[in-house]
Amino acid sequence: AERAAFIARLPKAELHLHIEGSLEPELMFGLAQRNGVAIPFASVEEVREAYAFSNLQDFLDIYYQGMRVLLTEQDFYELTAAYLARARGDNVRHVEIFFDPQGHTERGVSFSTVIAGITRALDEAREQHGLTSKLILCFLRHLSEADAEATLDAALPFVERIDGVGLDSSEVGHPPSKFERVFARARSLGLKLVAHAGEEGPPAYVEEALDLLKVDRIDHGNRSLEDPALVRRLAEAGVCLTVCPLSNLKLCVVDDMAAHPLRRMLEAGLAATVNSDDPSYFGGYVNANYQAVADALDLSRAELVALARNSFTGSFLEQNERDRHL
Ligand code: ES4
Ligand code: ZN
Repeated sequence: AERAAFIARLPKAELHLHIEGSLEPELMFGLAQRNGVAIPFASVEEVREAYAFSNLQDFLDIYYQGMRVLLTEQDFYELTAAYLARARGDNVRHVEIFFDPQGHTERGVSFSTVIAGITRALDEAREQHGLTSKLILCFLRHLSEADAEATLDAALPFVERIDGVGLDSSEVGHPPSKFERVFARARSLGLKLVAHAGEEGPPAYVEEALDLLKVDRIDHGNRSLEDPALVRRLAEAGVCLTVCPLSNLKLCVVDDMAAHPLRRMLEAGLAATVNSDDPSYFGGYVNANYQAVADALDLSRAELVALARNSFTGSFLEQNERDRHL
């Protein structure tokens, strides 16, 4: 309880959050009804019962189903506003939000609808509450690089509202090298770069993300620990890892929270952070993630402070804004 109060009071940034993964079952039902979209669940309870996954792909299949209820600008606004309210409740001061445009454009929802709804909520949170944000467009790695290129083309009219690009979805069999050209183009546009790597994929995918994509951060990165040379490199370069403890447990990336690599990451000098990934699907927002991993690993207050500091130093905030939080 004392630890919970300490975590709750810590100012934090969230750097790994898929906005579509914050769709709570209650909102999913409401939007399904409002939009006349059929969903394969009879109740909110049935939805929650379906959230038992044995790997990443199990989850992704349900995640892409769930987002089918999102059709209008107002839907994306309500989704994002609901997440930001939860983040604020956890004393999160800054958020860097991923979105998956290909999950929407392939259903006939336009890029402009998605971005207008999300940014309306982000702008409102900044004006009303001083909650700052960055927006990161993720390419779905199970689709082709040509599809990612077309998505970056579709983003060009909105590029002033987009801060970076990322790479998500099914990792194994879709290495970073598949997206080398589109990441180079994003870099030339001045965008920040991140990629999911080492969640289910091998340490070599983390190296590819660094060497071929030239990413600024690694999302997850857990399996980096299998390669001591890579760990030294990540520590020396100060590469931020956006770690997601409850996600790792629910997707069986770790067998048990007590076996979570976060303590080993900190001991190795890695710039690890704690994030919620897809909080509606994995059972908790930022504070619940800090709490679960701190309880399992018996993290000290100094370690919790270090994790929260890493979240600001690893953020894409401009230097002066970042320093306000430190
Ligand atoms: C994701 Cl946990 C995770 N991994 C890869 N892709 C994703 N998309 C949404 N959540
Ligand atoms: Zn993720």
